Amino acid sequence: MLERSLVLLKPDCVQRRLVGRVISRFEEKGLKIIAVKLIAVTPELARRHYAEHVEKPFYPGLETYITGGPTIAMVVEGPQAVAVVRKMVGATNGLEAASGTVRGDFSTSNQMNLVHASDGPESAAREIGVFFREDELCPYVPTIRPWLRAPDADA
Ligand code: 3AN
Repeated sequence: MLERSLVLLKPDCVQRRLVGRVISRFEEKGLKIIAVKLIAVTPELARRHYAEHVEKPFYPGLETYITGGPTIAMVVEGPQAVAVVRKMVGATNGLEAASGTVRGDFSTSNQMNLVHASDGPESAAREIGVFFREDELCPYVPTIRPWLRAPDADA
């Protein structure tokens, strides 16, 4: 099933110059980036994106962190993209995330865990709407498609 996930390369990822390496992982897996932009997340945008966390004790620190530098927002598309991307990103806490995942390989923090990835198709749709207008998405069929998956699999 073809899905979309909102992926944020958060300010620590940008500041640590890990953007290229993280994006490469998604490209190498065969996922498609169908939208991307560099943005300064405002407190208002942070509250919309992290609506479920606004009341949590760690939220003020989370807002300071996500508004503390540029973030790259992307829409990643592929078969079962939500679960696939979450698996590639790893557990929330970098200290617990498995080796081979982005957080497991590059983060030792619960908060500064480099990447956000949607946790379900419904939250993906909501979060993509927070960061992108519909006309900013650029879906396409990659010319390498015949070498990525069998003909009867999802595009
Ligand atoms: P995930 O990003 O793995 O889906 P969430 O949605 O539970 O994790 O948390 C959203 C973000 O809030 C995390 N990516 C992390 O930056 C931050 N966060 C989560 N839990 C904590 C915590 N206990 N202390 C500080 N920051 C946290």
